[in-house]
Amino acid sequence: MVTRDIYLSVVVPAYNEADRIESTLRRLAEYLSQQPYTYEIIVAIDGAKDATASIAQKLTSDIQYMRVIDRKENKGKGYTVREGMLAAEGKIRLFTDADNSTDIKYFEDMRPLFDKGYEVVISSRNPADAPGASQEIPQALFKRLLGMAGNIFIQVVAVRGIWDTQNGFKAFRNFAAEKIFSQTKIYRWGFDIEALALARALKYKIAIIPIHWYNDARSHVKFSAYFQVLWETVKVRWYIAGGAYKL
Ligand SMILES: Nc1nc2c(ncn2[C@@H]2O[C@H](COP(=O)(O)OP(=O)(O)O)[C@@H](O)[C@H]2O)c(=O)[nH]1
Ligand SMILES: [Mg+2]
Repeated sequence: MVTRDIYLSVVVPAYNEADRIESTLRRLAEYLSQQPYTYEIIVAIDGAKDATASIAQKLTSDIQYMRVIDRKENKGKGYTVREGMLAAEGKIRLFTDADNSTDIKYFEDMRPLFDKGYEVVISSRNPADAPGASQEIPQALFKRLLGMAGNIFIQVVAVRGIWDTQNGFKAFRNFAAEKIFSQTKIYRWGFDIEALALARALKYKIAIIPIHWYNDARSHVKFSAYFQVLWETVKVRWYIAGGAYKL
């Protein structure tokens, strides 16, 4: 079998996304098929109880270079992204949400940063990270709280200097993706913080691009997730201090 040299892998974690997954995958395919580079799309199903898996599976006959990892048990976004990032074969590996909140066109702004030698390029909705960043519709109050008080806490405890650690559109060089995601231990919402803290500890250079974000109000994230993320942030600090990762 001739293996294809893949430049970009796009990993889409999906849990009960039957309403939104088809348009997101079609948009990815429409955009990527017009680019000058090779790509693959990996849909990582997180034990969805609705028709997400069958919808994605069916679309593989329409959409080229797409495959589905159909795990039946729900384990969390962190676990799911990890699975996708490790199954991916691209030189650059991007994860993006199934609701298409951050459009794939923003990858074009990430590309030159990888060429400049950054190993990790993330996106931010906060102008404190990157001038020009913005949000279309304000998020729910608890999320704005997480954005402010929570973020200061996250910065003090785990990742200094990044105001938006949570946006679901982050890309990694293949070796960085492997080094980071082969060791992540946080399987739910705090995984972004763990991935960034690990990137820092591994001395990877992190760039941040500004995005304009369209909030899809239909969210899976419950209020309890706010506290869970803060607790997981403490765990990340604890793991790093205790030498739990190979650096
Ligand atoms: N809720 C939830 N979402 C998950 C899970 N695993 C993966 N995801 C995916 O994580 C992404 C973010 O979810 P979303 O509801 O858009 O979160 P929000 O935009 O931060 O409110 C989507 O692609 C979900 O399908 C899980 O266990 N629960
Ligand atoms: Mg969302």
